[in-house]
Amino acid sequence: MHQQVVIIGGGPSGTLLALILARANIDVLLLEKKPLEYVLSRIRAGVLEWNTVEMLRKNGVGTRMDKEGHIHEGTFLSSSNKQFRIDFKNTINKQVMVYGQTEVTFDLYEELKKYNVKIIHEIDDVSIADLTEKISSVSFKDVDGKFNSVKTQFVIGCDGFHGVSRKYIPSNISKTFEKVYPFGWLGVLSDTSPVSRELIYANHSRGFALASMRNENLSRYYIQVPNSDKVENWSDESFWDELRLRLPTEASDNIEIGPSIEKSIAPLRSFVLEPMRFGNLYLAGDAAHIVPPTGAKGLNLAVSDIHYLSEAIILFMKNKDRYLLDTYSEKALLRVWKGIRFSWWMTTLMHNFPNQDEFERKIQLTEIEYLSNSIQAQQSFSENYVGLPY
Ligand code: FAS
Ligand code: PHB
Repeated sequence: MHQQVVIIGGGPSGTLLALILARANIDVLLLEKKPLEYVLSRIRAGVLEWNTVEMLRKNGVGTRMDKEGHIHEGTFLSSSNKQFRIDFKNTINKQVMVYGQTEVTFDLYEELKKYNVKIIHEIDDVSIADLTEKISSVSFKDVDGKFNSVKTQFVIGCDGFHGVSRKYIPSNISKTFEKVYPFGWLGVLSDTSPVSRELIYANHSRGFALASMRNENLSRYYIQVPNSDKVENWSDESFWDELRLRLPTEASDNIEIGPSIEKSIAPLRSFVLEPMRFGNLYLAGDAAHIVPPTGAKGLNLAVSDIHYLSEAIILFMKNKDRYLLDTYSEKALLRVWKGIRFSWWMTTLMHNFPNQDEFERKIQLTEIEYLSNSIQAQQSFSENYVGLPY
């Protein structure tokens, strides 16, 4: 087989890139390790930056989002049970969309059906060769165990943090930056009405908590737990009790509780691999960088990578101009690092660190208090949370 572009990974990065390239009449092969049902069942991000909203609308996947998504013009933060609101609209005249990544991924796969993108699920043993030649090759085993090899001009690694493509950036030219946080997030999805019309990020002496939602009948809650914790240590009842202790009083007094329909623990880390390109291999999304979910940046940074990369590939295919390809990694990383910084800052501000001393705790509470009273600080928070320009 020969394809102009081979994308490894059929999550949001890979499917959005496949869609944009297919709409530009570029032929794409998309290789995904997991069955479609598995990919579509993942519960992940919940908040879309406005850039992401516009990217989805521009590429024909905004209809259901605009119908079922919820525009949020602000968010609540709380410290020791007292909450305050940061108004995105009043500070920077922008907003975000609350619409689950699960739905975004479903919409992308649905839209891809309209194009002749070849999507192969349940592949394994992916390997990549000849990245510095004019034509590279990607080989893989299909679900029947048959060996396949594809010649291609572009290999795009959209295979997430646990994928294989990152290892093809030679270690003598690559550098990784990593910070593993001493806690994770225990997340619960429940068929209950959300406790608040907007998200609540809560800093509490017992640990961080987040009240989010998917729609008016589906709530998403998180509490900070030690890295050593296990999901089986948490009954629904113990989760709700702990969440109520950490959320501000006006929320915990009114929360609707119910059985969890999903419960899982996600570890928190900041990670960046530089560069995001080697020869004909380009990385995008979680394959190249990971953020703690505190700043709701993970999915949105994947989308900005795809914005830059799709523009670069389309320009090259049109008139053999390599400029955007050759500057992709540098340009994408500039925005990625700003997302890494904001996610690190918000995680440090809102969580309890096991070895935090009294001085550090006072600084944390003072910074939250300063944020609650400074319009300039709230403007800075808002422009980062809503999403910096591409
Ligand atoms: P993804 O990991 O989504 O997709 C990679 C795809 O590649 C997967 O489908 C995988 O099966 C496939 N793959 C892997 N190896 C392969 C191989 N060898 N061959 C072929 N395919 C392969 N972000 C937020 O903003 N907010 C959140 O609350 C949030 N919660 C998260 C919870 C969890 C448990 C995780 C893991 C991430 C969370 N994220 C969150 C971040 C997440 O949303 C990512 O940023 C987003 O999924 C990035 O999309 P992709 O880059 O497509 O990577
Ligand atoms: C979510 O709804 O899953 C969510 C929202 C905001 C975050 C992280 C997760 O910062």
